Amino acid sequence: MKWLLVLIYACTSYAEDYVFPPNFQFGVATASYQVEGGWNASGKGENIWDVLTHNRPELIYDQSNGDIACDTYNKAITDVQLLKSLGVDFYRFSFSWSRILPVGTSNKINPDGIRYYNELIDELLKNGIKPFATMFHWDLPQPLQEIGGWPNPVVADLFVDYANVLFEHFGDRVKDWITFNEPAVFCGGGYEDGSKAPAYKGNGFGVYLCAHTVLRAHGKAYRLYESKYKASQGGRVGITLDTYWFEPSSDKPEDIEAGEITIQMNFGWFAHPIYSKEGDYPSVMKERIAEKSSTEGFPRSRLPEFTPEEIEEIRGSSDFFGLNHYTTNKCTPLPAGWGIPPSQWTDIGTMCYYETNWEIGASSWLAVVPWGFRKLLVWIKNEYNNPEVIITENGFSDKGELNDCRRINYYNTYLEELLKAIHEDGCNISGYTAWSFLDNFEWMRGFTEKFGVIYVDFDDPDRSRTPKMSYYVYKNILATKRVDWKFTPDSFNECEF
Ligand code: GBH
Repeated sequence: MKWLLVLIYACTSYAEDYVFPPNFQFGVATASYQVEGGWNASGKGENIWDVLTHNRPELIYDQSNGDIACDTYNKAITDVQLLKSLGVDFYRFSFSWSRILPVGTSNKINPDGIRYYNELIDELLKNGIKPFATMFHWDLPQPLQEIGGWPNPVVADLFVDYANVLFEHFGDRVKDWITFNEPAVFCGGGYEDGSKAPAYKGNGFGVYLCAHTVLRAHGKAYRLYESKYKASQGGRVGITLDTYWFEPSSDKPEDIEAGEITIQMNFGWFAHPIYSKEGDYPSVMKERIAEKSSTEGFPRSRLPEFTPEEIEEIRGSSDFFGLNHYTTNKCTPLPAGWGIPPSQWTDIGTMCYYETNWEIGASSWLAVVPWGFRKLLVWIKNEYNNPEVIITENGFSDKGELNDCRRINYYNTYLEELLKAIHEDGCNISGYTAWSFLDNFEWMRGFTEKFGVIYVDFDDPDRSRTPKMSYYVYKNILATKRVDWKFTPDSFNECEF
């Protein structure tokens, strides 16, 4: 009996036994508007989140705003000590465009913005932490919104001017760049469903124009770095895309097709132009929107077209694949007569939902489905020829408890799936980033949903920080390069998993 057990054990691979490869990089992430505060400090201009939260507080669940948030504008130096003790290889933060360029255009640079990020970057490097910088995490300067925001093609050029300022001032020390964070979310939220600033409701039109400008801006910023900075600065530039995993609701062909169409039109929308061999939008997306547009009486497709030069400029314009992933949905075709066309939703033509028995976080959209993470990683490997993937966000929301066992369970299970993707599926994954370093301003949900591994007391004028249990568990993962379900940090009670 004993030998049989040994044999079974030897033949079974356990995710617990896998370790992260020696060069695998770990980090934590934040975004400017969600943590900085200092909304009008020393020359900073207004952005679309300042304006939305001030003018339409009723849209924010707790009527809060990011005026002070975690006050990292004043606490960057002390926060670096919390990063250092956590043991991260890098810190992913984002630049506030209007702190650097108060009116959005590069003719006027705010010296205090340059000073603030110089101090943060220097302090990180002094403590052995690499700055991993996002150029745009949703906080567009308000004056650029007043000329139409991302649907205006000119904003692509203004973004490239801004990127040039960043490369010029910070590129001697920042070697890892992300142009955009989750364009599908800020284009969809900003110009289709109204769930993100500037909170317009659209009809399957502005959302595609926004995405088109963003893809052109990304391609141009990448080519600028390639031709003007790469040789001397030696860094790399990529983009961060997000997606759920979309699982077919059954193995019927129409459900399998529904899952595939959903990922192509939410994620392939940006990934295909950049990472596929052919470039351009996925053909299923071009065909569907052209066909719907025509039946709806439009003289041309609502999805804009790239020129051949643009297709070439954008194709291959990324040195890595930044991926944000949190959750999974099941998908089936949209029943006839559902939804009011034209809309992005009826263009996609599927209906996606959560299984009722899935565990849900404090965010109603965040179901814990670790196996979906692995399926997504394998899908990316097969679809885009196994690119180098860096997980730029992954995390779980609760109400802010310090004994955050549900967050620990989330990280452990998702990291185990990531380890299987590396060791069993051969996915080329080189880094992982926990969202988030700090509890912070969760967009329309205000301060009601907490993602941090560090608790922030928003009632304390000093915004005091207290590491949660997950901070120490993550620290242990970084130190040992493995997931250890039994690890319980000193002075915390053991979790029941
Ligand atoms: C990330 O987006 C963001 O990059 C980050 O700033 C944010 O704090 C973090 O997630 C946590 O939310 O309410 O049903 O309309 C993750 C992708 C896309 C997930 C929008 C939530 C809204 C679903 N998000 N989605 S719903």
